Amino acid sequence: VTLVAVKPDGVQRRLVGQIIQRFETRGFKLVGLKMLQASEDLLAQHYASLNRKPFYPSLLRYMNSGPVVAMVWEGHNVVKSTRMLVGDTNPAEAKPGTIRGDFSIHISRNIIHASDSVEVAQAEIALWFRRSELMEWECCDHGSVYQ
Ligand code: DGI
Repeated sequence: VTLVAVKPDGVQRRLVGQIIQRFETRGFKLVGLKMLQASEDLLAQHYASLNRKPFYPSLLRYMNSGPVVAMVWEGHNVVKSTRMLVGDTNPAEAKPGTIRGDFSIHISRNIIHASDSVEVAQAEIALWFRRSELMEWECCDHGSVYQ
């Protein structure tokens, strides 16, 4: 499982539906979804590893500037595959066909977050979601998506 969040710029630009569609059509399973205004406390924990970076204050202001759509996706190799679907952190380096490469231009407005490792994904999901907000369900096409 991995955490994906459509950032405030992605919500403002009405990209939520198209972003969800890319994960659904790929075959991943949605197990958690909510819209929220992320608190400064949540964002400080989420971006704790970046708190010495020069862009950190503006990053927190941007992430706190409006609602985000947080989701949890499940599937084989979902952390790695999601990072590939999302594309490089800097949209200038993100390949066409990736979410950032198709929808964004500048690193400070790169529209989406995705966990960058299995360990980080576990920590981020625990930070953003309660256990009761995560659904256990079977996709009826499981046998067609997987062997
Ligand atoms: O995991 P990522 O979001 O791809 O990248 P990250 O964890 O290194 O950085 C988190 C976010 O911080 C990133 O999505 C955009 C922002 N950021 C990273 N590097 C820079 C930056 N923002 C600015 N303005 N300048 C940077 O160099």
